[in-house]
Amino acid sequence: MSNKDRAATPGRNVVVVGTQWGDEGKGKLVDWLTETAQGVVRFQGGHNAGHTLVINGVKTALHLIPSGIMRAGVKCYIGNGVVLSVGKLFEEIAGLEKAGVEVRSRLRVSEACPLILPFHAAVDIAREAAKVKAGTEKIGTTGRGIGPAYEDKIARRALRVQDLKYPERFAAKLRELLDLHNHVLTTYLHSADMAWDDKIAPYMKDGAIQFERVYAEAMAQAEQLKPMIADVSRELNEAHQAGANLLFEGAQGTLLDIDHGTYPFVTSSNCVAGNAAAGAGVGPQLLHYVLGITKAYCTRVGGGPFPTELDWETEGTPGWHMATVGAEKGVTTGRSRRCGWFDAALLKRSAQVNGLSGLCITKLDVLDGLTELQLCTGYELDGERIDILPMGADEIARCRPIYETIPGWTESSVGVTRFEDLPANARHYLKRIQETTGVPIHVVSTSPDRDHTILLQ
Ligand code: 2SA
Ligand code: MG
Repeated sequence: MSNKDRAATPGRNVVVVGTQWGDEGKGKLVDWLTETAQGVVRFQGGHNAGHTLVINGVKTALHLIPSGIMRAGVKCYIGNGVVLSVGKLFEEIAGLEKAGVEVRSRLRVSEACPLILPFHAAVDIAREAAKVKAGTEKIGTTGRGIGPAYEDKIARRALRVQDLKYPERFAAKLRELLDLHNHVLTTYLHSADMAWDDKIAPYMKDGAIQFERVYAEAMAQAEQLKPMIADVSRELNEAHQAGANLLFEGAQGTLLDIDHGTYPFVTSSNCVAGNAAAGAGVGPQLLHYVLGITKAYCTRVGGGPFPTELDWETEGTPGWHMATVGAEKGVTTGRSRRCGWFDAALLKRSAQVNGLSGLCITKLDVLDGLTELQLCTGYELDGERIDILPMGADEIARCRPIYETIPGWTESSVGVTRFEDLPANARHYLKRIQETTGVPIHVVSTSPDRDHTILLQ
């Protein structure tokens, strides 16, 4: 992306997506790009996301609020494609306010967001436990109720932010939802041989989730939320017409996309760039540039196939190096992330389904000190050689990676801000990534810090 693309071109909008399994460093890049944006929009996912920002050495973790919130004056939008836990939103707002960040006057929440209610997380957790009990592989969800909330949306029975404005309608829909979820939850808990967990216990009476508490809590939250509820679609279109630069901030990653990912080991939303339009309420012609955030190696948290996965637990191995130097722990759940080599065949799939304009390579510095790197250029699948990631978990699990060996580097690349100053072998590695994925590298990140970023023309 040229400087011209990034800065000062009025009405030029950028979509930032993860090209692997999430945790590529999107938060840092969105924050960095926000220097030249007036609005940042979340368009899918919920508080399963975890975006870490480091500004002047201070770490902030965001789950629901767009990363643009760390820049004074930037407007932040939660689009209709996001499933919203109002309780979690206010927890996050409280944390930011404590750190001196003004949120309420800058945050707009779509009236069309489906709500995540307390029973969604309970269903999510109990269903995973039931899978384990039945001996089937669990998805490894974040347990935040994301799947059950999207299920309600698709089944056309969800409570939405808009419903909070009409208490009677809200009450009637909630009663219906509770009938269903009490039934579902009881079934899963029975299969899992599990008791009600601590989080849901306060809502329980006589073996069922009680209407009163869920309702009262939602109504109290509604009062606080009302000033932020907006017609986000209209506001974004008007901002665009007025010349604002908008940034669409993806969460999770392409291989977790409900359609294009390693199904069924995926999240329940479309994480690809195209959903920035549908999930925010703008037309696709407003998405001008798609930046694919790509870790210099691969990580995945949760279950499902991962062709280039390494042993990341044995001290001294390259996988262990990535896990420890890269501090690969989930920002939301604290789970260890699985680590492996860079996969160019996976990136090809990602480039295709997102229409990537350019790549941003992150965490290049984590590879400092590895003597040799492997880069996956294709797979052997059922005796045939293929050069792009196939569809769905079953075929992906049968892929045997084909590697190209690349020399590593011993010099430090931490904090480098000019391409010429990178170790020669690191530059060669980047060149091979560009050649094998077929996507130009436009940005390189050399530490979590906002300022440690290389912009390539
Ligand atoms: P869910 O909870 O239904 O969305 O889980 C389904 C799958 O999606 C994965 N997933 C994620 N993968 C990476 N990062 C995510 N956010 C957090 C982070 C995760 C964390 O930034 O580290 O802290 O554990 C995220 N959110 C969902 C999830 O692991 C399942 O594989
Ligand atoms: Mg993350």
